[in-house]
Amino acid sequence: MKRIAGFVVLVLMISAFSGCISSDPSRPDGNSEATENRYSELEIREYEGTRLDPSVGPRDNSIAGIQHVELEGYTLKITGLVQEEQSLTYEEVLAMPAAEKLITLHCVEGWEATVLWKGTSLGDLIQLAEADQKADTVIFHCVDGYTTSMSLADIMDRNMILAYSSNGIPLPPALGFPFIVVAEDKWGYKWARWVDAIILSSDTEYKGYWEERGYSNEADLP
Ligand SMILES: Nc1nc2c(c(=O)[nH]1)N[C@H]1C(S)=C(S)[C@@H](COP(=O)(O)O)O[C@H]1N2
Ligand SMILES: [Mo]
Repeated sequence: MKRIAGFVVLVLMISAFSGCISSDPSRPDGNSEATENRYSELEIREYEGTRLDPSVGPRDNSIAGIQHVELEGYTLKITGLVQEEQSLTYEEVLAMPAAEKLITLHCVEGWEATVLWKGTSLGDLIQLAEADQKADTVIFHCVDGYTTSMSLADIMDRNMILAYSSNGIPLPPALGFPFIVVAEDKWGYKWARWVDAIILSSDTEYKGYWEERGYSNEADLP
């Protein structure tokens, strides 16, 4: 009897201890098991020594919920102040030269996600349409009606990309399938998801959804 009791105590001690090491307080949600469960099967979890966050998080603050975009009938428009308006299929965008970037998305609400993004240079996309001399602002339009804008100069200077892949998998709906703007060094509300149009403009004062509600139009991270 004594032996069984000792064994039970030992098992309890081991499970308590392994409980301690499996929860990692350095994770954003302080719970590595929940974090691990959010990774998709084929998703990579580490890149050049940096731990990546899952492509799908526990939160969603989208203005109209997660959008599920069907590729049939979908095109990405590049329009506005351009010489050659474009209407590109998903495959056409993926056929262009690709770039990879490890960038952290910071939301004003306090959470962040470090993800390995892969996509097409926004500069290359805009070049296809040949922006007018007057164009200095780029407005992103999304299927949920969300919009946001950035200066053409910031997009070019930072070599920003339009991503279609996160952590080595196709971009999940929650992250903006088919395309998300990887607005590096800018707050999360500049990271337009489910983008269906890139509009060249000369309206430097244009205000998107959150900008109209008081958030900074520059949105540069501190
Ligand atoms: N189309 C669209 N894109 C969007 C949003 C949105 O509501 N609709 N929300 C923005 C905000 S505020 C952030 S922080 C990021 C990530 O949003 P999430 O918190 O819903 O994951 O997407 C951005 N892009
Ligand atoms: Mo956000």
